[in-house]
Amino acid sequence: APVGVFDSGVGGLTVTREIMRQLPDENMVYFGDTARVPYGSKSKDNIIRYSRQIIRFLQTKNVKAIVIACNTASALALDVVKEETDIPIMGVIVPGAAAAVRATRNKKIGVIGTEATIRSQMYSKVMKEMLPGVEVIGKPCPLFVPIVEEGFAKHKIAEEVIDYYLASMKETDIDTMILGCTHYPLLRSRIMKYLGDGIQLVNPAYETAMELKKLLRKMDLLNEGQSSAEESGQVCANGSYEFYVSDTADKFKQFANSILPYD
Ligand code: DGN
Repeated sequence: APVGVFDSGVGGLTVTREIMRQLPDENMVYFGDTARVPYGSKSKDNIIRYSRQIIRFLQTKNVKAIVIACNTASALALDVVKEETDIPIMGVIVPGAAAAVRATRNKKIGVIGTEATIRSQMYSKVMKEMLPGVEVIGKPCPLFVPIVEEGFAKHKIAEEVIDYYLASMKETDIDTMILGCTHYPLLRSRIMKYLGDGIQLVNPAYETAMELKKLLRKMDLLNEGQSSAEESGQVCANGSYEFYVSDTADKFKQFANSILPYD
């Protein structure tokens, strides 16, 4: 059975890509809610409603587990939908938060994400439970999403917007920062260059794929063939993949082709 992955749109493909790399023998069904993106500016009630609908759809595809790739939906809907769903369901916040508390030395962590993710303070709540006394500084960076989607990640415009949003973060003494939105890993090298070596960046997409592997192994749901691919260190995608979107697929296809390891 496949793993179900969903997101507000194309961004969750950064999580899909990590799952393909780390679990190349898993099959996947992806749903991108391109008709209703962005979730970052929507209310909690709507994000829960959308998530419920998508979970119901994914369950018609007989998925064995679900990954909420969207940080906003993970922050606002996971706790609610988890109670209602009879298969394992995980988000990106806990894996990202866990990696950040492992990485920090001075207990000062930055988080960037959508308005809704930062407002929810979910990263902060989770990290404070994991590491009492940790100080968390959040900053919404909503323009990063269209910059990445419109293909401006390597353009000068990205540099200016990074400076606009992250100048205040640079002045703090955080030693770790979470890229708390699906799109931000695609700006990683730019952000790293801007903030300098003193700040480690955490990519929740990568951490989530690692956690998914542990979860599937624990539940005895991992697809066979996994170990040979792991041993050879290959980066490949052997699974079968299905992608669904709630609006036209053109832009989605283009974006998918630009970041996934195959056409
Ligand atoms: N996928 C969203 C997130 O990770 O928060 C970003 C896109 C959006 O809905 N604004």
